[in-house]
Amino acid sequence: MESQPGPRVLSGIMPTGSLHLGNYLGAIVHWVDLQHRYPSFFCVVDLHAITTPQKPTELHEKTREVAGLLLAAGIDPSVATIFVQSHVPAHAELAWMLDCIASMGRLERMTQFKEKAGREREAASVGLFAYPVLQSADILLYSGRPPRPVLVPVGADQRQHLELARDLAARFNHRFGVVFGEPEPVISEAGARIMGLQNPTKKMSKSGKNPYDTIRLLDSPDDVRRKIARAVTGPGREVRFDETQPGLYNLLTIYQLLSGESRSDIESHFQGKGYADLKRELAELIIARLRPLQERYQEIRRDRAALEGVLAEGCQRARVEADVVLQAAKSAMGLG
Ligand code: AQP
Repeated sequence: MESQPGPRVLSGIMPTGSLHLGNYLGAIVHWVDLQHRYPSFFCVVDLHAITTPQKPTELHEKTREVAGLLLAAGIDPSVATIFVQSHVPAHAELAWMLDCIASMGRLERMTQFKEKAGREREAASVGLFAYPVLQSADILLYSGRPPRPVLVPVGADQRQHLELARDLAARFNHRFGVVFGEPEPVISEAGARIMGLQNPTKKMSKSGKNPYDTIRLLDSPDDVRRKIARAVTGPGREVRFDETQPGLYNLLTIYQLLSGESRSDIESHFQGKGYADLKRELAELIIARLRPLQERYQEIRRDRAALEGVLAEGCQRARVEADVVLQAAKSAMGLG
């Protein structure tokens, strides 16, 4: 892998809850595509998960669930490296080094911290505050030697964190000599922000409180039908990509991404039909996409040893990559 020129790909996903259609359409489908074009590293970011309280046994189980779902969705461990973040100590070590060059003022402006800490700012963990720096370390460790750009396929919510990673890389390289390649966000136009079904002004999220807001990748067909039937659409009757109706717009975006059809074809298809028709067809589209994924997932989870084997091998490969870059960063900084 070291001899391959050109950019690499790195992205991660938190084992904080059940993966949903937003994670899938905003991130995972792009990972599946990119893995065939670039050396790719995908991690289950359990160190990010513990920035908010987690039950240890649930965290362990969710980590396997997320890894299993990534494999079921098409991440191929013979092509890409899939691993658990905490199994590769270089992530935490580089994060500390970057913590020491990141400024408090910059981190205080991070919107995700403000949203997640909310009114409990004083009680929020230091980890939650410093989370974007750990994310920068996750990315920069895979820029390779000599350093290459790292493509980071993420949803639009991560744009600000990616800017920080770019700035930290530039700051480090300027101060200590060039060690890191440049992170480049890969954010698709459609699907970068799948919204909640009940509250379409907020993104669909694992940690949302309302189960009807989110389609989980492991939802049963009946759950999918129920949730889509209840989804907020707004006033009016016409099925059109109308951004002033965020609920309807969101449903149509999901339809577009799953069907692969153009917006005008979709609007023509629904001409003369109503929201109920859209919801019925969309639910069946989602069910048809999730069914093979769920079947593969059940197979993967039946063979626990095989899943652990995939993660152990991914860990070995990731350690080799990350350690080379970590050592370069340490010696540039005068450590070690
Ligand atoms: N609603 C979304 N639309 C598009 N992309 C999304 N992503 C998350 N939600 C949406 C993308 O999924 C990847 C993994 O996200 P994550 O699990 O690491 O963290 P997150 O962004 O904080 O996701 P959640 O679901 O909102 O988790 P909680 O509720 O635990 O914070 C990322 O690329 C993200 O952009």
